[in-house]
Amino acid sequence: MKTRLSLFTLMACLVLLPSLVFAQAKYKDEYKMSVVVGPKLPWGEGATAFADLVRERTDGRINIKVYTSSALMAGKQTNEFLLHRQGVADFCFASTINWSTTIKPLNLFNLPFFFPDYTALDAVITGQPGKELEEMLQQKGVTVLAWGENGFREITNSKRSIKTPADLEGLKIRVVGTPIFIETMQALGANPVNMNWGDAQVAFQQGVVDGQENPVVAIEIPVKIWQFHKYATIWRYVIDPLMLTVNNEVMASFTPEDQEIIRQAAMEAATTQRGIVRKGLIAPDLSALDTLRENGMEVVELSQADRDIFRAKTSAVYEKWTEVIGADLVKKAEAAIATTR
Ligand code: X2X
Repeated sequence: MKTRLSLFTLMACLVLLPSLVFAQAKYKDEYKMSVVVGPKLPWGEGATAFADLVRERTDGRINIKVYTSSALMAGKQTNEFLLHRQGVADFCFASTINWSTTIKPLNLFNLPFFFPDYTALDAVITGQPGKELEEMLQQKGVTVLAWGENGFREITNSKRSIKTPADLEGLKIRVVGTPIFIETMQALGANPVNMNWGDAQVAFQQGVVDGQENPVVAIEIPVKIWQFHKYATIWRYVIDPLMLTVNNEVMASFTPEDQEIIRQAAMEAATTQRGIVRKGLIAPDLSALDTLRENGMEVVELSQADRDIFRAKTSAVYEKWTEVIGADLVKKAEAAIATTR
């Protein structure tokens, strides 16, 4: 009896094994998702929300593990796109800034003082320019599932209130290792230093730099920037959208039903995340700025006329990078913004 049972088991295994191996080869036990910041920030939470939705709705067939704090790229955030394309990261919730060193047209969002407000940004992303950027990434091996947001990047520092470009003179400002940021800060008279996000947080603590620029709700409030910097200027100098993406080959390995689940989950998670990081930053609800003030910061809000002075100072950067990005794409973005005025 014992022998017959094990013989039966053996035969059953021989019949079933190929299909098991096939199923396993098709879907991995774990898919890796890359995020530059920590798990407790809205950006990290958005990635987790996406992973949870996909796991639930696929009954665990697709198990995405979120690697926060740039863990998949040993801290080097500007390497993220290349690692994603190679499949080191299957999914990303990524900032356009970090990919713009590799994908030059993404510098569209880094053009100094280009996007006046969120309406303008939405028009560009949902319009022709956004579509063209998605197509370009698709051709380079990556599918954009949805757009989230880090936000407009606002400057903070420990030395003085910034109201005009002259106030920036000589201030040591941490920026991401992306050329256009260095050039913009130099054009404004500041002394930019590039640093990865992980090192930057230590640098703020130790006072190695005088200031930094990041979005208020997505980054500055959660990291309690007031511990290091007393002065904030709301100048909206660049916008930082996030893209929720999947490697094309990974996407193609899923059934059409699972692909649909992934698309839907990405839209839901990114839309929620975008809502969270805009809250308190659009008049009349400017409660996020109150949070900075309640924590002892002096907050300056630049008028459009003030911004124009900064914009004029950076016009050479704008012109140079328009060529790098592609004049045609910039023109289409200008046209999309003009429809919102
Ligand atoms: O490094 C930054 O400043 C951050 C976290 O905002 C980005 O990844 C662009």
